[in-house]
Amino acid sequence: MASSSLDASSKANILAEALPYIQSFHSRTFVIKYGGNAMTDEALKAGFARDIALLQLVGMRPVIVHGGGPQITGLLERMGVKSEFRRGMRVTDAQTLEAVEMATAKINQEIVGLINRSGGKAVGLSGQDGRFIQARKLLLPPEAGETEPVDIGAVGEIERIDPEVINLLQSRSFVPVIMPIGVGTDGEVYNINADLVAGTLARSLDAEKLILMTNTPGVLNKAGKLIPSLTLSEVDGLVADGTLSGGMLPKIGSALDAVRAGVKSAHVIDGRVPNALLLELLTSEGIGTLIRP
Ligand code: X2W
Repeated sequence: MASSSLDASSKANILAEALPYIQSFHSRTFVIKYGGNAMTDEALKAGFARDIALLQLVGMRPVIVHGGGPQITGLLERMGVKSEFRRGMRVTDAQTLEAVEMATAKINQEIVGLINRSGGKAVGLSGQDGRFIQARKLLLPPEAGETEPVDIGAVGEIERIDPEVINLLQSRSFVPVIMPIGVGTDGEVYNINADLVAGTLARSLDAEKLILMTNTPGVLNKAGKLIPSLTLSEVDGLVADGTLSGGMLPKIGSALDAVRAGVKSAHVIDGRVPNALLLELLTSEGIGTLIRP
């Protein structure tokens, strides 16, 4: 329902309902993964930025990790390069890495600009800044029919996150906006799946929640229906029986790791729903799929 169609007292009730959430989440960190698939509509992007500015102004500490998969694929298409994925990860040669860096840097500045225009204070960062996302080359373990680990180029896995630069920004009420690029010991640059960055960051920042915003209503069962909540062992079952596959795998993997490591809950929510973040954080109507221990 559009808010303009509500009467004044219903609007006041909704605002009053937010108070306990604002109180209990004050000064808490939320790592929000803003997926490239949830970023396709200009009005939704501006709405997301307004929601972030609002959360920050009422005392919460949002940290954004963004993706850019479709935008990277679009840029590569314009360069005449076809994208290839293995187990949800982009095969990344030197030319692809350049496109990844260009497309994600552009998205980063766009999100920073939108938040700043909404009255928030955002700062864009790559994992190279202060070397805060330290990575090494990812080799995919061999699966059936493969004898060797699979090399997919300059794709990284995270070795360590140094939270100091993020803590510093948060202590001055800046919203960090992070692109999924890591740096190796010799300064080499790695393309890292943004869900994995968000999950690891949520753990190292001791976040209250990890929120993965994407373009599906949440985790769906085999019949295509939303599963509102899952425990860790239920997720393992869905991976084993093949209900979860493709791009959902890194997402769920990062949610599982975060929750196992002490993040209280992970949420997969639909970024195409207007004000999805406010619904999730400030009302009793949680949306999407909640993953908890
Ligand atoms: C991703 C990084 C961007 C990303 C890629 O190149 O597409 C790997 O696959 P979404 O929008 O969250 O999919 N990296 C290694 O994760 O974007």
